[in-house]
Amino acid sequence: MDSKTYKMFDQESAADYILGKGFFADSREPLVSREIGDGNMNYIYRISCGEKSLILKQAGEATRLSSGKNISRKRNQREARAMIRQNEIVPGSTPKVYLYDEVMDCMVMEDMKDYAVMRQALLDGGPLWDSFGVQIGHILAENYRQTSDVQADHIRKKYEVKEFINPELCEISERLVFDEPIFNLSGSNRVEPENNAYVEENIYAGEELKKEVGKLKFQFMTSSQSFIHGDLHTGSLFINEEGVKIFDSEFAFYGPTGYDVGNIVAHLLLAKTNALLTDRNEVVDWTEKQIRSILRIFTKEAAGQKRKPGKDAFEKELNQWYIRNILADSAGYCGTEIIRRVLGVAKVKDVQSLERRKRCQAERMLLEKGIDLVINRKNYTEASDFDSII
Ligand code: SR1
Ligand code: MG
Repeated sequence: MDSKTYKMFDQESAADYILGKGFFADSREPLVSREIGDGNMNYIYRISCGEKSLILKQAGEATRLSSGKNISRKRNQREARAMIRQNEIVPGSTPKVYLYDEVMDCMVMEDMKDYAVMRQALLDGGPLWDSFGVQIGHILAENYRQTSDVQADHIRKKYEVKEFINPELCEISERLVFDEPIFNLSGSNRVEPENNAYVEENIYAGEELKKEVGKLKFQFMTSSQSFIHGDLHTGSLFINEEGVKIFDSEFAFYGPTGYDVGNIVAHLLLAKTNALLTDRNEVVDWTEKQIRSILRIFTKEAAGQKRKPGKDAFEKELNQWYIRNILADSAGYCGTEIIRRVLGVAKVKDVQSLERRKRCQAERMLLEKGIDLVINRKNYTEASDFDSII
């Protein structure tokens, strides 16, 4: 394949590309190539050679979700950089990137085939590893500690804000997380008919909610607090007994720390709601426990900054103030994420796979929770404040 001009791969050309780049050079077995992507955005090929395998990810011009919508293919380059940065912050927290190709807008990375995607694992009932919450809480705390102004080198940080600026992908979130769900601008919002009146009254006519979502959007657009993944849901996490790996980092940028914290809590609440309505008590208990662990570990470890001599007491107090605000932001972004995953276009299996009557119930329970979290987010400033919504 001519590798000087961009062309979209198919299964065969993906395998040719991998061979052309020198992967599996010593192997005699034939390559097997399969497109395995089921996300909204990209094309994912697993190329195997006997027991060995790797992943080739390519960004297309259009998203898979809506063919009319083009997003810069450079997102693949940003994603590769974000994964490399994430692995610097917490080694092993994301799959290894072996190669990025700026002509083909693709990258080659470690295949996590022995891991399960978290959302499906939770819908299947497990396996449930108790280390999950502790590990995610630790990664979130390290991202904050190492890349926010509380500890990072302020000059390096500003260059990184510039390096990771991600206009097109942030615009998707600004629209799909903050605008569409509460204004229904494109008319694509959907809930079960029994919930339409509730949505009209409490969301489209919910003046306080709209104002608060607007503030959260403004903060999302203007705060470069720390390096964040930007789309940290259970479909962006691999898990097995060895631990957690974060992937799909194309939305990464320097944004509000609470956006990542709130997103993962939102998706655990979505998983919990599914488990509750399908009488899977083990999963209900597990999700509750993990949310508590994430918030507790994040709060504790994020507060453990190295402080400058002579400014100890001052910096400790300042950081505590900072963390209380991050928790309130987390509650707000948890709320916006829940609302958009129930009402907006990017729906999730946790709700959609339920039978209609239960889906109706789930939508209502979740929307009520989401609205409360957005409007009353200032009441959530400590990990234990979240007990009421868990
Ligand atoms: C067009 S992309 C829709 C959603 O999928 C991604 O994972 C993001 O969550 C985005 O909002
Ligand atoms: Mg994604």
